[in-house]
Formats: sequence, C-alpha cells, structure tokens
Amino acid sequence: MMKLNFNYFIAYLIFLCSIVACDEPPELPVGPSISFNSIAFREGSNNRDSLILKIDFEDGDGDLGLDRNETDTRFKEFFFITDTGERIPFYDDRVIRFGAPNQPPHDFVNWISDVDWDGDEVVDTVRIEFNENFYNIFVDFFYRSDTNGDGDIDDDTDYIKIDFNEIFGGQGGFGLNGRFFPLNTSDNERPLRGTLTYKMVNAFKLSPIFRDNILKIDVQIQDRALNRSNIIQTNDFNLQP
Ligand SMILES: [Ca+2]
Ligand SMILES: [Ca+2]
Ligand SMILES: [Ca+2]
Ligand SMILES: [Ca+2]
Repeated sequence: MMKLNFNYFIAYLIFLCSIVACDEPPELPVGPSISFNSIAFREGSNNRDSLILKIDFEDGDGDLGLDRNETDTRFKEFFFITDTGERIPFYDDRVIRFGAPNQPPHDFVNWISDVDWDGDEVVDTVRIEFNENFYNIFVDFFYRSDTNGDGDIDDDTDYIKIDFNEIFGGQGGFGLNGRFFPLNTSDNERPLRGTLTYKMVNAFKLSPIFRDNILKIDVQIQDRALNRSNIIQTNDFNLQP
C-alpha cells in the first residue's frame, strides 16, 4: 500500500544501451536534449507483450538517472501535506489526517492508507501529494482520431491524448512515466551521449483497447538538476505484432 503509482498494471522496465561519454571538451548545454530513434511493439508469450521506445540523448554534464535507492528527498515518490499546506518529505504530527475539513475525497492520489505512521499500532490515512520528480522520463500517449471532423485523420491535430486513469477505472495514478538509472558511471561530471531504451512490458493491457488504432507518444526526460529536455514525438505506430 506504500506505492502510490499503479504502474504494475502496465509494468515497465528500462534498459540502457550504447552510452558514449564524449571525449571532446564539453560544449553541450547542461540540460538534456533528446531525439526520436524508434518505437516497436512486440508480442510476447504469456501476455508479456512489450512496447520498446528508443530515444537518443545528450547532456552536457551527464547528470542523468535516478538510483533505485535514491536518498535525495527531491526524488521521493510523494510528499506529506501539513495543516499549513507545506510539502514535507517525512511524516510528522502536522500531517493532515483523513477526516479533516476541506480535504479531497479518499483516493489513491491524495491519501495514503493502511500504514501506521505515528507508531501507535493503528493504521492511519494521511494526506500526500505525488512528486512528479520521482520520474525522469515522461510519456504521453495519443491515438489518432478525426478531431476536426473533416472525415479523415490526416491532420496534425487529429490526435487525442489517452487518459489512462479513465481507462483503468477513474482512479488517479495510472500512467507510463518511469525512471531510468544513472547513466554516468564515472565519479566526475562529463558530457554524455547515447541511446536510451525504454521497454514497457505488459503494454498488452493497451493492445485489446487500442489494437485497431494508430498511436503516437510524446516523450520528455529530466536530469538531476530538474532540467527538462525538449519534448519529442514518436512516429505513428500500432499495437500489431
Ligand atoms: Ca544535465
Ligand atoms: Ca497510527
Ligand atoms: Ca481530420
Ligand atoms: Ca484532413
């Protein structure tokens, strides 16, 4: 119940390949920049289908990636909300409890339940807020549809963003944003350039729904200084093997 996000519905893994540390003097900007490489849907056995996104990246100081055991509180999955509206990384007795006035209804986005935060051996429901910086790769899915009503789907605007929360039952917290691990294996800052492979396993959950659609993804990454890259778009693709 500690987990806020429900990515297990569409579990993902991220793999990494071909990182190149640049030998030339660093002339790249310190913020990351990315470009589209490829996107492919693969039908697997045991319903383990996957969607494999590759993007090329570069970053002038190489501060890309979040560790599995990240201790920096900037990258915590969520913050607690206090009675004065402050966002704090660790629980204390100022944190709003369920039942307080003027709070959102109970859901998995604004509240965390079934954990004994104050140590009295009774589980608590307390107010939280998801931290978007928990992720460092952000993806939005779109499907092609005749949004301007001219009878075809050949226009730049003929895409509709897919709302995973609606598809998966109206609760918030679904999505395919993810995190990749630190890419710079040296102790020193250095420019990095390479290809990131983001493998979304069990994307089969989407294929029954969108099997007949043309899809596209918007992608953005973020470095440890919270610099966001440009947003890129994939080619159109479908979920047919
Ligand atoms: Ca950087
Ligand atoms: Ca308690
Ligand atoms: Ca159209
Ligand atoms: Ca048209």
